[in-house]
Amino acid sequence: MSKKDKLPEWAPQNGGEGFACRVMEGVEGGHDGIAFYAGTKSSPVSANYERPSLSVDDYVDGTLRGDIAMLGRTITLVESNSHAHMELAQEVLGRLLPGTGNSMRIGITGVPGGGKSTFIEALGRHIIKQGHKVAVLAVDPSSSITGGSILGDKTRMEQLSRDINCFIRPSPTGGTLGGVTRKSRETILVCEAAGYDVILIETVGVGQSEITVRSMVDFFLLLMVAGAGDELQGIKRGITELADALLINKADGDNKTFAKVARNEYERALQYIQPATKGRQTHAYTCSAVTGEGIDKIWSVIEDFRKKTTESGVFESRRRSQTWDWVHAMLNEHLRTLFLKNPGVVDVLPEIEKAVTNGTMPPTAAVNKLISMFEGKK
Ligand SMILES: Nc1nc2c(ncn2[C@@H]2O[C@H](COP(=O)(O)OP(=O)(O)OP(=O)(O)O)[C@@H](O)[C@H]2O)c(=O)[nH]1
Ligand SMILES: [Mg+2]
Repeated sequence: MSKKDKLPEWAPQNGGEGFACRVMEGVEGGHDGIAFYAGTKSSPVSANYERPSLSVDDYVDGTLRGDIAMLGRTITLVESNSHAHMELAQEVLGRLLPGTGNSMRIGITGVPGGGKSTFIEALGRHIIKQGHKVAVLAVDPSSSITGGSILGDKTRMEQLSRDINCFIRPSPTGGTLGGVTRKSRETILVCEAAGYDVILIETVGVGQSEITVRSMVDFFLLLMVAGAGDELQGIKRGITELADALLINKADGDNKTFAKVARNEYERALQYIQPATKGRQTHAYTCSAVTGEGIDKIWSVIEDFRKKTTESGVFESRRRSQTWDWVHAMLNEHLRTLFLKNPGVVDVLPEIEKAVTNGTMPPTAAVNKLISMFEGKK
């Protein structure tokens, strides 16, 4: 059976009628991500079916209307690596910009299997009950090979993914972390323009991606489990310093007592750690994503955080500096690419690498030589 005949498991198997699944596939398929299988009754699925290309107005109006399918298409447009799409995407983003920013951006990290997805399901449902619209995104640079992990998580977010007020998007396939970062940041903006006022971003608890997610959210939550060896060794101090709250999950059944003990230990340790947000002491809490105990408490902590940081001006100033840092990060990446593609640099790079690694050229001399090649000097 060809790929075009076989619909993904989650795609509507009835030609798109009542297409309500809000877990959107990544850039696979057409550039808009909504490929062959997204037909409707009046426009049935066909191997030859081609979606008409959309104008800037179509993308902007559809997104602002909160149309789920159009939201998915706009995100896929901003995720595209093609030059033509990038120009169109920037025009669309420029038009959407006035409708962005009005949300609480929350990052969630933690050890693999710690319960992040289950927690997002529980928190998301709690928040929606309070009248919010929730977008769930994932940042996982490693999934550029496997194609995104959050789809596999659908079982953990089963009820949430069916909720009309929730939109779930897997990690973009972006190659480099820089690529994933740009796409995720722009996706946040698109979701905000579509009326989602709480953005939950799950990231894997290893490596560089925490720092990246910290740089795009207002509130950063570190989810942990008790009993995973020495409580204070379990997680790197650096990550603890990025967090606005530590949450010990799986505080249920026999584990409840351990979770409380762990919470107290972390609480003591936090006294000695520089808070992630100016003027806010970081605290530790417990919850169970399965029973729901403690979910309301952590949401009230987040709401209080927003209120207080808005009053003090920290909320706004962090957003402003995040945006400017983003410009710098993109510039860095751009310049680096330009540099490494420069023919003069490409010519001498292997011999310079050899000279540095075998100890015949000092690193500073190597850099000076490379820069002069880049500048066209010999
Ligand atoms: N008892 C208990 N089990 C939980 C709780 N939260 C999650 N789990 C279980 O822990 C396992 C992992 O949960 P996930 O939500 O997939 O964890 P994750 O952190 O998203 O995992 P990765 O995305 O793979 O890093 C699942 O079997 C969950 O059912 C909880 O509060 N209590
Ligand atoms: Mg997960």
